[in-house]
Amino acid sequence: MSDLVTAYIALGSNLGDRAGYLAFAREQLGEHNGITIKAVSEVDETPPLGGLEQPAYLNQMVRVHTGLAAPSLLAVCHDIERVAGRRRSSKWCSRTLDLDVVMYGNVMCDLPDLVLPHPGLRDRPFWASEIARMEAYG
Ligand code: PH2
Ligand code: MG
Ligand code: MG
Repeated sequence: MSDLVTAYIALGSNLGDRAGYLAFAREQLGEHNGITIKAVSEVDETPPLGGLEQPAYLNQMVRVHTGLAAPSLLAVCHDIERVAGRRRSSKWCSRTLDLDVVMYGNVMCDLPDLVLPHPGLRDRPFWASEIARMEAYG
C-alpha cells in the first residue's frame, strides 16, 4: 500500500552561491521525513525570464515521492527558501533560492497560493527539458 505521490519541484537561484543554494535545497528536501528524492536533473544555467535585468539562473528539477499534501509540500519549500535567506521584495526579483512545486501527481488546482500544474511550465522550456532528461535516466 502506498499513499505516496510523485511530485516535481523546480529549484532556481540567481543570487550569491547559486550552486551552493541548489545543493542546500536538495539536502533539506532529502532530510525531510515526508519527502524522498527519487531523481534530480542536471543543473542548467538559463537567462533570466521576465524582462528584468538580472543575473542568470541556475535551474534544476527534482522528482520526489511524498506523503505530504500539496499545500504542506509547498510550505516545506517556502521554509527552505526562508532559511536560505530569500527576500521577497518584488515579483521576479533576484533570489538566493526559489522552490516551485511544478506538479503534484495528476492534481490540477487553482488556489490563491498554489496553481497545479505550475503555470510556469508554459514559458520555462528548461523545466520540461529537465523533466524529459531526468525521465530518460529512469
Ligand atoms: N524564475 C523566475 C523569474 N525568472 N528565469 C529563469 N531563467 N529561471 C527561473 O527559475 C526564473 C526566471 C521567478 O520565479
Ligand atoms: Mg519560480
Ligand atoms: Mg517560487
